[in-house]
Amino acid sequence: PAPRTVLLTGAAGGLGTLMRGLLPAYGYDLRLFDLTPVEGEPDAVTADLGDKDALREAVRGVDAVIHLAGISLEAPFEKILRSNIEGTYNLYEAAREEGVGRIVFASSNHAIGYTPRPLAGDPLIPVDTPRRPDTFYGLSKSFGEDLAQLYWDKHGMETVSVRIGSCFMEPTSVRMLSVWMSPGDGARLFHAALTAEDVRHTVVYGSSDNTRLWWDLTTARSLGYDPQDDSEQYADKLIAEHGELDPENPDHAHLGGHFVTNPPIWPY
Ligand code: NAI
Ligand code: 15L
Repeated sequence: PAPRTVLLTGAAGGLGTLMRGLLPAYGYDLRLFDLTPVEGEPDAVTADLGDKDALREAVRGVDAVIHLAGISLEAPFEKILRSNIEGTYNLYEAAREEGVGRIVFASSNHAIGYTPRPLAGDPLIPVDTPRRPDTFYGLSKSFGEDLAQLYWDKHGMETVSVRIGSCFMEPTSVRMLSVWMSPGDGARLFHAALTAEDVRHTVVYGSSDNTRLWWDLTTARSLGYDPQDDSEQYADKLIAEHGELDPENPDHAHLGGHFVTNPPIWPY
């Protein structure tokens, strides 16, 4: 049966807030979890991913988890270790102990951030491209994907690892014309990842059907994802403002953009 009760970790964050707004229309009953209280949601669980008891209670009885909680930018290794590496392990262990069969993991393009971005005429980047994290943050997403594979192979727990590009209301840079995922497409993709059959551990890219796409959405589409948006409507304005990407500029030469040279540091 299709999952109905879904735990959304990271529910207070940017993406969590967008998904809290959009996913209930697909019929999900969301349970919310975050270190930060979720505004207007008194039933949300306010706890750290380090709190194993709270996690175990939060996953009890859910059909699936969308795991967004964690540090979402570069940070000192110790902080990444605690929230993203140990935190994701704690979540998987709690899910295993409670018999939750499916996790949708918010991976990131920064797990492969050092991959040269394709230039005109180059093939799109496939999902099985070697991982090349661009930060400790990207390294933690690479770990999460390996953890997901281990829990499939050893415990039969399924994961869709979504290497999200940039999911915000609108693209705000020329790079985002290639990697943007509209919130609506984000919800479509999470819904597909929750409902597709026999996903085992599947890695997909998370973006809209952008004209300037850098990576291959075939695997995402194989889950039933049918993106409806394209960032191209924002191209003229963004290019007039910032100019085209310069392949000689290291910030523009890789999938990870400026994370390879000058990553934005968490917290701001
Ligand atoms: P965000 O930083 O706005 O939200 C993350 C949330 O996780 C925050 O509400 C924070 O309180 C919570 N959190 C952090 N550490 C925690 C801990 N130890 N225990 C419990 N909660 C904790 O980030 P955003 O943009 O909403 O991203 C959500 C997820 O998606 C993150 O895992 C991020 O790495 C991933 N992602 C997001 C992208 C985007 O475009 N928004 C792109 C690629 C990946
Ligand atoms: C990410 O992984 C970050 O969480 C998000 O804030 C954006 O910076 C995004 O990648 C991106 O690459 O634009």
